[in-house]
Amino acid sequence: MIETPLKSASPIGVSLLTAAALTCFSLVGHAAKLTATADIKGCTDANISGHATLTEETTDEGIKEVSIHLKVEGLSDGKHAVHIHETAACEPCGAAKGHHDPGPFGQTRPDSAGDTVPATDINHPYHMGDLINIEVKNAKGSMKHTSNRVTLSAGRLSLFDADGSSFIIHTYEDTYCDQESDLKKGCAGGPRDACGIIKAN
Ligand SMILES: [Cu+2]
Repeated sequence: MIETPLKSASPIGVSLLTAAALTCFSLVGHAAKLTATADIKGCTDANISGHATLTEETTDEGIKEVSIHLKVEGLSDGKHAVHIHETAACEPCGAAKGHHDPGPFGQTRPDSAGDTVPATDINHPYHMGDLINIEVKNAKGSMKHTSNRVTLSAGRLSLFDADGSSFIIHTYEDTYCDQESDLKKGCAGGPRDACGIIKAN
């Protein structure tokens, strides 16, 4: 193959090549983008509602990142824990089970609100589905977060495993408790206020 130095190519040739390369890149980027959504509903309070969008993109290094944008109305003002829980079920909200954490190490219930003795769970706040608090003011809250701990595409971290996944928004804030001495009841948000099953677009 004969190599042609770039500077000897005509300006039109260069711009055509550049346009072709950009078109090719954007098509590849577009094809790689997966999206999902979740409609958020109150567990018992019908005034709570919201919506989440999830977008997976692949970095130049091949790492999958999922950007999450969540908006909710009707929650009490203040911070509320948000996690992706391990099952696509919201009726009742407890059916979403523990935090999405495909393992092999996971205990998925750090605050064990219904138990007399808190569970031992030093994975928290590093379960694959652990996100950040949403802050609510005047009953409106919005949260953006990007995670490389979950994927929409198939694989070990996928939210679309055999039984799917759901968002849970809790009554209290997540204190990001991560030591056995920190794992007090409610440290990961306590009771469940809202839930939304994650559905692929
Ligand atoms: Cu949770």
